[in-house]
Amino acid sequence: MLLGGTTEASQLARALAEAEVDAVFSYAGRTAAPVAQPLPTRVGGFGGVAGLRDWLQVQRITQVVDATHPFAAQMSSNAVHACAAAGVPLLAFERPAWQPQAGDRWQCVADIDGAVAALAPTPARVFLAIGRQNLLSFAPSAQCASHHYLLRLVDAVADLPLPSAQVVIARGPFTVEGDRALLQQHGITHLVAKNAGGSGAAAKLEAARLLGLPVILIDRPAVPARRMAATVEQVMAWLGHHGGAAGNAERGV
Ligand code: 3Y8
Ligand code: NAP
Repeated sequence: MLLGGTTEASQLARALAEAEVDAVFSYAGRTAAPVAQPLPTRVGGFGGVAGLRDWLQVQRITQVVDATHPFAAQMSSNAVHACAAAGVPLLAFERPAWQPQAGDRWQCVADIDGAVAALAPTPARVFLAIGRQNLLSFAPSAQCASHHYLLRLVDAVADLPLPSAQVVIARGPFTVEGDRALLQQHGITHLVAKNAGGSGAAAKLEAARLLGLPVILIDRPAVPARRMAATVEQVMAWLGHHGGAAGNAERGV
């Protein structure tokens, strides 16, 4: 079973389909119309650790690959505990964190609250590229009421908790040219982003570097230790060792 929801998960799904591995792709159901996958797909939570453990046993899953986003910490933690309880091998497929390069003006903070605190009280035009789930943390406090926010969301939302905000609806992957134009068009003075890593959302950081804009970058939350892979090839090799990719496993991934 492949826990998905990232560019890398989609790349792995294509490799699994091409290798005719018996696999199932899993989305949380966070977005209205997630990208279709070349594998049988299930959508929605499992019901915590116990729900996932039971599901793995009923579905006779022989391996789990966690290719969720580094900020999907609850899912990753649940996968560690459920796989241990079910005796199912687990591998995390995670892209490395972004590293600063020459010209970057990054301020790294530990979490969302650290990002709110890092925004100076002087009025700013902020590209808040963290999605929808954490917007409430930026809701009007004394200092942030003076900021104007540009939000990029996957789906439109009815009532935004921010007094001065403009929304762009887009799913990504994004391009440097597109993000640079977006930042210039909206007169952005600051970026706030999660250290997602990977290629799908790195464009905004490169655009910020080209424009000399400061970036408040939120570090990844901690997840329990688990076996890791950084490439599709490493995942396929691991599956092969466990029989999954050879197609001779009872159930597969
Ligand atoms: C539902 C699947 C692909 C996958 C695209 C990647 C790239 C764009 C980085 C910005 C940052 C953000 C957000 C983002 C990234 C990729 C990748 C990645 C950031 C989809 C997807 C699902 C989600 C969930 C969604 C969250 C939101 C976060 C937008 C599909 C498109 C901001 C995270 O409305 C909501 O509730 C949205 C929720 C979790 C963060 C948040 O807290 O709001 N992703 N993103 C997955 C599911 O249901 O299981 O809809 O097709 C996947 C992608 N998101 O097709 O190439 O890194 O792989 N997604 C962040 O990193 O800050 C966008 O705009 O620059
Ligand atoms: P999360 O907070 O770690 O997980 C919350 C709950 O959502 C989980 O306990 C689980 O519910 C369910 N869930 C999460 N991912 C799932 C999946 N792939 N399949 C089935 N259920 C899942 O997760 P999140 O941060 O909201 O992320 C949700 C999805 O969006 C994931 O697929 C992730 O890869 C993708 N995504 C997230 C971000 C981000 O910034 N967080 C960015 C890009 C993509 P139960 O406990 O009921 O099993």
